Amino acid sequence: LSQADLPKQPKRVSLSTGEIPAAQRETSDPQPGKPRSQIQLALAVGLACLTFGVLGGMAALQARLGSNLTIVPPDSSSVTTSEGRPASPADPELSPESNPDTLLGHYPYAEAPLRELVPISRDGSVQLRQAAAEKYLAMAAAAEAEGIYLVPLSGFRSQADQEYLFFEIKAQRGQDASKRAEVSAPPGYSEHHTGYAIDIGDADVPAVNLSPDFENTRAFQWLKENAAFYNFELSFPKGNTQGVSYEPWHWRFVGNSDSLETFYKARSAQSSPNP
Ligand code: DAL
Ligand code: ZN
Repeated sequence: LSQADLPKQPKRVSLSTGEIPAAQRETSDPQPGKPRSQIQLALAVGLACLTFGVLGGMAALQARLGSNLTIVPPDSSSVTTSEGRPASPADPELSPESNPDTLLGHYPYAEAPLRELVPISRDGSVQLRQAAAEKYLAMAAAAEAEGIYLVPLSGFRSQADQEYLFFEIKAQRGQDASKRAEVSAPPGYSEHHTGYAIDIGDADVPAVNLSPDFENTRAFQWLKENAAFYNFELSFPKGNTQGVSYEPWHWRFVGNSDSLETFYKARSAQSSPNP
């Protein structure tokens, strides 16, 4: 960008005379050919009209304001949201238990379109959706500049992947569905389907991969302080309302409208309540 690219004068935006063409703004000079007294008379009549108009307008305005200044007692019918809509039980975020769309505390998610996935690991096996992939790689590079090596462990997962992880591992461990759901989402309900969620490890401490002890690594401490600058947030903090175990390694991207809607619309009622 050079000086020549900049506009020479700032563009004027005016809501008063600036919008009126100059030829129509010449009102102060008497028009040639008319006697001075006639002009003075016309001016006096005009001034009187203007005064009455202004006074009348002020009276009307005062009457309107006055009628609106009635104090309304704060009962439930007068409570409004910040957008001015009346508050209703549907407005607050529904808890996972009362949200009819959740399953064992997990919200439903559609699979990302495969064409939108981009590899973020050396062997290409870990993939995220384009916008999240770009920010993840930038975040990993920034961490690396400080001597911290983030490792992408798991990104996009299909429903079939999640089917294996939920049912096969549940059977191997002899767990019931509720127990399994504390650490794994049922197929169709994993943030990993979206292509916006990623499990991250610390290259220096692989032993704590996918373990709560990951929180003691330098990688986690770095992520806690810096992930938000790349629009990543922790999905399952300690004591989360979903009842999912603490997962310090699992981060989701909330950095564009699609990802924001994906995660936050899932948290409100999606089906209309029964009458
Ligand atoms: N571990 C998280 C809850 C998942 O399976 O998506
Ligand atoms: Zn995960």
